Amino acid sequence: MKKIIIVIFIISISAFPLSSKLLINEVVTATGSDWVELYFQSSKKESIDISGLYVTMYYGRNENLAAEPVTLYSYNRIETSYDDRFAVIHLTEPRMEDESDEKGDLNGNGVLDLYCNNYYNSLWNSEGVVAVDTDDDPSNGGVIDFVAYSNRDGSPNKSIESYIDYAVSFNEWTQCSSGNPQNCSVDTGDSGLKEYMSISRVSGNDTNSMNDFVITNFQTPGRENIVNVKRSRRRLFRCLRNKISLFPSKSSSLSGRVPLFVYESCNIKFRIFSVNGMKVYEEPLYRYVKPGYFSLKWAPFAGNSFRPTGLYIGRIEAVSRERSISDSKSIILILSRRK
Ligand SMILES: [Ca+2]
Ligand SMILES: [Ca+2]
Ligand SMILES: [Ca+2]
Ligand SMILES: [Ca+2]
Repeated sequence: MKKIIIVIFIISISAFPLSSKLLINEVVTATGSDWVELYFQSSKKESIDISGLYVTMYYGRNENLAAEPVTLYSYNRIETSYDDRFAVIHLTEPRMEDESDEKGDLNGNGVLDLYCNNYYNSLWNSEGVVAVDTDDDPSNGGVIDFVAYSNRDGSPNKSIESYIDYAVSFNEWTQCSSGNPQNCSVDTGDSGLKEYMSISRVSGNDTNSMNDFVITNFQTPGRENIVNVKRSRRRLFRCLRNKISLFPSKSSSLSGRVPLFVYESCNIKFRIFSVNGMKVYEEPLYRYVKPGYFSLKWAPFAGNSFRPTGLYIGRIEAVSRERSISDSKSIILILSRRK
């Protein structure tokens, strides 16, 4: 009887995978500098050092993520300015410095960025794979997560096909009953992704198949994916905050951020007026802003642009020439010397 109970116990452990998992959460393949977003998912509070791992398409030479420890957490910690659950791996920017645990958010963009000197042409926009692996070898296991994508042109690349076969053999991807692995890869459309698109995981799903992912028009590096957006057809953007208070601070760059969500590519003008209608500030035109999260900047306490405290009106105007529509919104900005 005791033996049976032990056997049942072992079976039930192996039937339920460990609750924590490092996942490939988002992939872009059509930019000048392709990137992959990792996400550490766990039902309990824990952390993982990812610096020794590879984010790789296996093709060509690829390197591990960082020389110094880089820790992801299963929760967002308040002591960091970025969301600790995510890291963004820039695959072909070797000259940039990794934002390791010691260095922090060096470029101040609110995202944990790592930079690799990987195969210079990654990621192909026609078809490919992305793996998180303990090394750069597809044949020896160690795969932590995997995704395959394809334009489904009917003639799979032999190298890519072999990487998929290995991932299938390690149960990290699904065997394709049709015999053509393209039919079980995330479908990126005839001409692949557009520059502003991404392959995005839907919530924390991981069934090791194309069903875990969708193609979206919104890139969200270092943040939750956006896979479904409700909006009216004539809106170009949305203000994420309608009232923003700004305080001078020695620790910050003295600038305020006005966060937006942009629905489709457009030009954006940002001007600031006093309450009696005088223009006090104007940003140069932001041209061809990509869909997704975007921040306007204002540095009211810096240098010559120092402004008296009080209430100001921020006016945001967006134009899409392609669709011949414009959109605008006003927000309230409160400047104060004291918190
Ligand atoms: Ca950063
Ligand atoms: Ca391996
Ligand atoms: Ca997986
Ligand atoms: Ca994301």
